[in-house]
Amino acid sequence: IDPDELRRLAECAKEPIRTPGTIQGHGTLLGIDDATQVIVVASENAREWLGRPVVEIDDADLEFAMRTGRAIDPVRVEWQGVPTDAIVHRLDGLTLVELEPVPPGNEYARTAVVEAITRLSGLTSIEELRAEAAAAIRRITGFDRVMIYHFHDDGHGEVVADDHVDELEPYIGLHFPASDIPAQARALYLAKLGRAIASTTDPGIPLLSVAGDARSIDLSNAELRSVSPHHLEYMRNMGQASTFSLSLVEDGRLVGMITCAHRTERRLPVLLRRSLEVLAGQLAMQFASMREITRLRHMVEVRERRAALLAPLYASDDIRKALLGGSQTVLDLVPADGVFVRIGGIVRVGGDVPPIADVTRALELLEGGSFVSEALANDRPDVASLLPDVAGMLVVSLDGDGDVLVFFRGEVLREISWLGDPGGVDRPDELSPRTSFSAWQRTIVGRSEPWGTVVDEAADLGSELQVALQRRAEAQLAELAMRDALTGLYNRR
Ligand code: BLA
Repeated sequence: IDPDELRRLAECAKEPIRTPGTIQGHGTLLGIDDATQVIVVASENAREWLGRPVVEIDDADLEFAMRTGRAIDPVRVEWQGVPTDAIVHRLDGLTLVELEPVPPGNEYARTAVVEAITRLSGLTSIEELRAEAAAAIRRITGFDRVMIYHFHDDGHGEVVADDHVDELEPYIGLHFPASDIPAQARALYLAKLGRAIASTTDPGIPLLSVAGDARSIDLSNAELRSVSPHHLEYMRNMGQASTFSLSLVEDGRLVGMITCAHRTERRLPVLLRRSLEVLAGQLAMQFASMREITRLRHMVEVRERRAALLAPLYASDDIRKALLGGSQTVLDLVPADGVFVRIGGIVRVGGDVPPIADVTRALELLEGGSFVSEALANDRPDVASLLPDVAGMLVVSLDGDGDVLVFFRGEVLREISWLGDPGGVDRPDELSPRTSFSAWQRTIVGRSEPWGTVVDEAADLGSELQVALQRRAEAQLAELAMRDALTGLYNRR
């Protein structure tokens, strides 16, 4: 990561998005002291609600919700003829009540959510599930665009599904930098699964508090938490007036998000948002189980291949030849361009392998032990200078005596399309969200195909091979001893 990017990240990470001291202007927030039942926090626009006890709103459910501090569903109240949802949660001796006027339409889309869950749960391909889910959510919400992001291990995101109105340009397949959704925002999305941003022109409404600084009130679980000005600018640059995002959580990790975006302002009622959170939970579970099934299938296949490779070794005179010459070779088990096998000081190679002397010297530089790299010139320039055609190298050490398997992979050029330039070329001011959102092509050089799960598979092969070699040596010793004994007997006769 370059220093500018780090500074941007640091700046974004410091932003107090949990405690902005303001809420979004389409609603109202009241904070009631649990001990005294007195309102001690209120958004500036709460005047109309104040001056009367809140229980006068005359709704037993709301009273219950406030008494228990628990309300899974919002409570519907009428205020001056406007249907309003009251959402209640507890925070450090306070009961926070948020009031959201119910937006027209969409109320009964919850039925459509149930239908979508039922239909989507029957799909078995991950690509199909992503595309169908995005389309279903767009039909239900009426937003201009629904995208599914998948977060890669380094935190950067990729748009893996994109359903949108015809006149918008497609974003599918585009990558974006990790800093576009900063770490503390991701932490919030892990705890609260839905995030609605109603307006990119809303400056927010200050909270007033008689119980200390309003900027100490944690709005992490509040529906109305106001939005970072950085992110609002980002959204405006993207042509978005409203968004609604859902978290995809797997094993306690935020593995992706579903974002609905609209070019004009659009809000969804709380109950519909809650139903969509359930849908997102169902999708995350399906994605997880699909990945798990793929992983298990692959594992079984690798085991079968390993057994097929190792079985003939016991009967073979030349174990190195057996590893490279049978119907299964080590390269079937560990996909690579070439392999170098050294057992008992004797070397055999298969596929594309650098000169044996150079590999031997490279192994000396690596000083034994196992090693893996998919960008050798970057990770070990000294080793790379000996092996100029190698980008990926995987060394599996079999014992302390130099028995070793070494796999090589050449460079694979990868084109990655970024949404905006990841390197900051079009972002001269490193703290402001970028303004260019056209696709940038970046070619990745000097890297091999990632090794991924192959690293563990090669290590397993190494340990099983060691066991096989050991047994073979023992069998040979036993055979020798037997032969000696027989010879002894014969000579004595
Ligand atoms: C949040 N950034 C987000 C969110 C998304 C993105 C989806 C969740 C909130 C939402 O639904 O809008 C990013 N939006 C994208 C991307 C696409 C998109 C990648 O439509 C692609 C198509 N962001 C920056 C910089 C900062 C920043 C420089 O680029 C900080 C200085 C901040 N992004 C930022 C913050 C949030 C955020 C603070 C949290 C908003 C919140 O929930 O309060």
